[in-house]
Amino acid sequence: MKALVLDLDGSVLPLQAERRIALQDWQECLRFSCRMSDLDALGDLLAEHCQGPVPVFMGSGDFHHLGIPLIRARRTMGMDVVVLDNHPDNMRFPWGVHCGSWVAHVAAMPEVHAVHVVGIHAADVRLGHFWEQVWGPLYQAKVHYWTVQVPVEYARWVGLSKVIHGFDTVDGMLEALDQHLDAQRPVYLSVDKDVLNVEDVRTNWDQGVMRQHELFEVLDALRSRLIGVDVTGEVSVYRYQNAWKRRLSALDGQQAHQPANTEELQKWQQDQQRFNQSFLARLQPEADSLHKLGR
Ligand SMILES: [Mn+2]
Repeated sequence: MKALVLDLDGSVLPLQAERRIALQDWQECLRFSCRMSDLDALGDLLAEHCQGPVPVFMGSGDFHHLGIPLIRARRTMGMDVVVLDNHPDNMRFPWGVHCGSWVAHVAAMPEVHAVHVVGIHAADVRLGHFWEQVWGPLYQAKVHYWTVQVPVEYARWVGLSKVIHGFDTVDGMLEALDQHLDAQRPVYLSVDKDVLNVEDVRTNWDQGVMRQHELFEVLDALRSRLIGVDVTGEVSVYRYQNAWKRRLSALDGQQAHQPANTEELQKWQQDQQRFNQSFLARLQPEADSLHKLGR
């Protein structure tokens, strides 16, 4: 099965077997944030390309909200959505949809049993940022946070100890997640590579502590019930024409995570390319062994 590359920012280097859709004209409109009607329009455009569980690469994590139309296209009653991400992506954002606020929209889909955001290490889930979260889906247990090495003891005092889970190690977190998930439910998996340790890949966001082999273990555990997969977290540099978006992304501290120069950008993208190839091989082990046999 060929991967589908939504080429919005030129960051996804060629994959072994891919189909690529040129979407550079959409970058200014969609990157970082957009209106829900823009995502609807993109969903219409992609409808014919998104049949079956084809893995979709969307570029920088600044496009993570594009998961909304992709998940909508694969809606299955009772599905779980597993999001690997260093951030909860469930923040309040009153001006449309944004790459850190898309999870609440997915949790609102009647077909979705729950969204599990796994691998959160960022400060966003600390007590001081609790007011920034969308509370409704947390209190309805439609969204769970699986955090690692962040103080989340406050969850008990706000009545959310069943949905804000805290762990000392990634291993402990993944084991508890495995026990929690119902193996009968179909799963849509959305991977933002900012969940990974900077030793493995570099993204243009602050990153978490999960290692590549741990991420691949998640893939192994879910593979047989996956109904869709998307991947973000490539690295690309972009200057918004829109001053408002420029300001909002600066407020999120994005400048701190840019490559120093073009050589560094290329190196980071090549490391990402290696990760993507290994990810695809792990996702479709049969296809990979056939490929090696020369078929
Ligand atoms: Mn994300």
